[in-house]
Amino acid sequence: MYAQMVETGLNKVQTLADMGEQERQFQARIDAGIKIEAKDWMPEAYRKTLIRQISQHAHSEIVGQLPEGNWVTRAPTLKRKSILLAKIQDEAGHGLYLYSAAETLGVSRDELLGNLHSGKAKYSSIFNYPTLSWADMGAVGWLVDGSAIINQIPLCRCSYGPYARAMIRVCKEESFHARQGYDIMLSLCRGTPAQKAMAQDAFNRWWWPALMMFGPSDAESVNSAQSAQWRIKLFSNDELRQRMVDQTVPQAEFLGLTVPDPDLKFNAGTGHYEFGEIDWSEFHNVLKGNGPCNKERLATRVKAWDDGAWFRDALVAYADKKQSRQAAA
Ligand code: BYC
Repeated sequence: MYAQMVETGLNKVQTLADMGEQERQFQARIDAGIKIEAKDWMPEAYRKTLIRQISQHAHSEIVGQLPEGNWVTRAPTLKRKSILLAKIQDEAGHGLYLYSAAETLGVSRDELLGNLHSGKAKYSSIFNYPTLSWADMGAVGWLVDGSAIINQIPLCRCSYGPYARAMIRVCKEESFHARQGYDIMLSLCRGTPAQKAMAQDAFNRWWWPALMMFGPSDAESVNSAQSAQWRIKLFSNDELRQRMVDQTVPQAEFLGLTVPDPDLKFNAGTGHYEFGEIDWSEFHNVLKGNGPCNKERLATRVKAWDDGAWFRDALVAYADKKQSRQAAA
């Protein structure tokens, strides 16, 4: 992908000739598949890119709890409720591993959260859509966590050690999440006609936003070429999106659901599904803060942070007291 991008001049990356000696050695380590660790020298732009991506990823995990949290009290059975609770709790854990990975790059968690709360930092577009019915818990697990796995499996092999290692456990848990989502869809699709219609409705609403999760097309992606050179990205946005479509369409067929895309067709020559045009204006609108739930999501996170102030203060007071007791002893 990297070679292809340089060739077509989509976005320029530094060639070895443009680099100083230290940077050349850094690139050589990356090209040799050696992981970069927190204390290693790294170009400032590499550090910044990682802080941007890892913190956005962490914010996505935390904000990603909200659409599902909406259904905890209304899950149809005790079993479904406990599974949903466990999944939401896992997402909090993913956020924590990721904030920790970002902190190894010399940025504080308070600063990262400040950027989220002020609206400066991005989080995944997908979490700005509402969860209107129980079937949405199925569609989110199946399509959103399913897409997350496709995007994140390659990240287990990315060049930055702390990020790559955090991703291993995240991917294992995401795989349980995707299965539980598919299991909800399967139950609904084997249920009454009304339940099946509910599953189809959720599928209709989540399909296109799930495809947008992978980011802009390769032609529009501003960060891809440089991230590929640094092996932060091993596959392009479009490659991963295609993988998602190829994997998901047969699963939809098994459920007896119709993919909401009249242009979808299998190309026997390439072995891939061709799909219709994505509405990129919708994606950009969500990124600008104008999606159906952007304001609500941010307000909920800010309120949770403010409501937790007394607890953080108590932790600091306890730590201070303990420290002065130890100093006095
Ligand atoms: N939403 O040049 P590009 C989860 C931004 S968590 C919002 O291709 P890049 C889950 C992009 O940041 C899901 N913004 O960028 C959690 C860039 O803007 P900036 C999150 C998006 O970084 C709980 C601009 O568009 N997963 O799955 O090379 C429950 C141009 O894009 C989006 C991760 O974060 C988007 N969808 O590639 C269930 C994975 N797409 O920053 C599930 C790690 C693009 O220059 N992240 N943008 O202002 C990545 O793999 C990459 O950052 C992306 C974007 C593929 C997302």
